[in-house]
Amino acid sequence: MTRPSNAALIMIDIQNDFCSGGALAVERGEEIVPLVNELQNDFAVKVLTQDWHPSRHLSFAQSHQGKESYDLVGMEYGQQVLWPTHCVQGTSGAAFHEDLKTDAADLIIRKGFRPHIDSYSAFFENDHTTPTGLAGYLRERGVKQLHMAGLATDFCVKFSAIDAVQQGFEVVVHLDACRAIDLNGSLQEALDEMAQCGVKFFAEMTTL
Ligand code: VGL
Ligand code: ZN
Repeated sequence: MTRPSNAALIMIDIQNDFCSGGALAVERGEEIVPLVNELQNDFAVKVLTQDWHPSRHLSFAQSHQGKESYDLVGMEYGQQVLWPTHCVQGTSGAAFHEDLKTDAADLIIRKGFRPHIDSYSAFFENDHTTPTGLAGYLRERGVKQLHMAGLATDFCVKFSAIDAVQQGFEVVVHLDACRAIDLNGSLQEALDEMAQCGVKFFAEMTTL
């Protein structure tokens, strides 16, 4: 199905560290790759995002003495989950999954590169004020509708989708082309929050 020229596909963090064997593996993360490759054929505008952290990023448990992965800490901008070290700039973990088609993408937007602030959303850092520039790029290209796929449903996809709605875009999350971390029920919470914000879903939950 070819989509209208004002629709863009946003492919979120389909990187080795979020796939099986990766540092922050999302269960069955790599399963989405063939579907995402297929989806690309339908869209005139294609954007990849890439989680891209410096080696001692403040979102890493390793950067906090006495803390472990998945502990919560207070940051200047609010609560932050501490993650295993992942997607370090230039490492193979930060590279896109080798089967993901990347040549046809118009833009690769990197996020999480500021040492003291995490960035789940493709639009804003976790302080919800520092923009990545993606909204401006999409507006200048006349994009109105965003279709999202990628990893992880309950973190980067969720925050990207909600920010996008708030930025005035119509948003469809392709659940069959997403996989979740699901930390303490975070997947269901994310689905509820996205629905409440006006995010639309493609594919039923039951197909996951
Ligand atoms: C992500 C946790 C930390 C994601 C990125 O892509 O969902 N999650 N960094
Ligand atoms: Zn990250």
